[in-house]
Amino acid sequence: MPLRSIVVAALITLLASGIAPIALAKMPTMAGMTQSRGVTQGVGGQNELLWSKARQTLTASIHEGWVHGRTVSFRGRTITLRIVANAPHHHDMSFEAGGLTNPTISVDQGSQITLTLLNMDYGPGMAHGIVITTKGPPYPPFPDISHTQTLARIPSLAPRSERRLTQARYAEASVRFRAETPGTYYYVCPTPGHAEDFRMYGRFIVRSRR
Ligand SMILES: [Cu+2]
Repeated sequence: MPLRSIVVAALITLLASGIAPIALAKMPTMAGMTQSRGVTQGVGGQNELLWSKARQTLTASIHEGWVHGRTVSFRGRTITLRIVANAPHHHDMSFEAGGLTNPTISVDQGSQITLTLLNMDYGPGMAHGIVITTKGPPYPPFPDISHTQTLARIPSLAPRSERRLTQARYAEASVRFRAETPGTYYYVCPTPGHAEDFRMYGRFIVRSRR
């Protein structure tokens, strides 16, 4: 790991509690939470999942969509898109969908999309979020992508609570948006250093209906 990455990782560790919208260890005591079948629903639509539910999201993310080459395509007016940060057996610091690492994701213009992000990563600084933006790479160490055209945003989610997959609790959040304007966008991790140093991003294509 290059020195700059180590410094960034250390900074992230210091900032982690501030970056992550939820702190898993504190979640059971948060007000307004409900528990059902392995999912603890938090305020702001962020959920804490047991392994049984996290595994369902992981499996769905692998099998949904049509994989061709390095692209996962989704068809239809209503799309459920599940992206996993750091799925097991993939590169560190990456997104997975369709069983691919940082694939190009393609949707139809006008489609209503429910995007879910599940963070399966573990360790200090391993908070991951997602922003779909017109701003392409290269990205600066602290990506300021809030001023560019943003289709959707899920703030960085805390890493899983335990090293063991089956024992851990996982942070997951969803956002709904409509893909109105055709073109090339990028889904990017907003956690400092992740896009720049680890290329934690991929292309997001909105196909024209014509
Ligand atoms: Cu990240």
